[in-house]
Amino acid sequence: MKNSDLLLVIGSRLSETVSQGYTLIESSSPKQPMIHVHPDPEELNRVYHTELAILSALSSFAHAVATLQPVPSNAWKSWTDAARADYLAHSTPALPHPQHTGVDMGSVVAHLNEVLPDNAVIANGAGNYTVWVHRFYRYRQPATELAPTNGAMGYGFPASIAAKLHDPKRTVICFAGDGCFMMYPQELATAMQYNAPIVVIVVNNGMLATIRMHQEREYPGRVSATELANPDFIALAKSFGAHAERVERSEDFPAAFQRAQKAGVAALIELRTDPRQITPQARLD
Ligand SMILES: Cc1ncc(C[n+]2csc(CCOP(=O)(O)OP(=O)(O)O)c2C)c(N)n1
Ligand SMILES: [Mg+2]
Repeated sequence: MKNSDLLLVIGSRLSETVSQGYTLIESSSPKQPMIHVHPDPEELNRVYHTELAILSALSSFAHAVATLQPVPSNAWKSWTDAARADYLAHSTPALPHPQHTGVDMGSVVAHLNEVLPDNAVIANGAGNYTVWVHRFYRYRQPATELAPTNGAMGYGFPASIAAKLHDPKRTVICFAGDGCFMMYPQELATAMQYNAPIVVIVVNNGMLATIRMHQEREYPGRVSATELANPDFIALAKSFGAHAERVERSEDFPAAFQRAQKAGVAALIELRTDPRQITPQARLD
């Protein structure tokens, strides 16, 4: 993006994460001209001054653009092919780190890529566990992601129940961190009472990893209030009448997921992950 001479931004808000903390593109005036296509007028010219702001639904914009003839160019082709290869390498999970213990989130998401139908809904809250989901899961249709734009923990599980009740035929999966899930465990009662057979995958690393990451970066060695004393998630979920399983090794996830999907009631899968694996590419040690 830094090397481009024109930015055609289709549907993105270019928020903090996508813009790498507003470093990829200069705000408020990008150094290259920007054309911004977005369906929400509030987003246009809000953070970046654009050369051209296009208020449009993405499908109609895509249909309009499809009628244009691209100008053939070898330089353009090799540049975009390389960018595409970069994207594929970045969004395909690598084998687990040699020091990795417990369940590897990359292999969990890779498995879901294979077994979930195209219209499955994936919900999440906030936390570093979402990095694996958003980086490695291939969303294949519109309206398949339920996530908080404002980064609120505690969003995913209630959202997943609502999605299932709204559209009972669709598969609905929620990813929640242990910190995230502890904001709303009582919603298991709602899922049971209203018969919402979702699968909630609790990524248990025993901490608020996002905050720990900031602590390690800004004040190395000064860990404060980011460790969690969790309940027994399996006993907790079973007390509501839900199906519940703990998974401690990546290779056990596919069978556990299949059982959870067949349970016919709300199901919780607790993944024991390596607390030192703070992101897909960074370890605390
Ligand atoms: C309601 C709310 N409170 C606090 C935060 C700040 N916050 C962002 S991520 C995070 C930790 C999340 O922990 P967990 O769910 O266990 O996920 P992990 O980072 O460990 O994968 C916190 C406290 C937030 N985003 N939302
Ligand atoms: Mg956690």
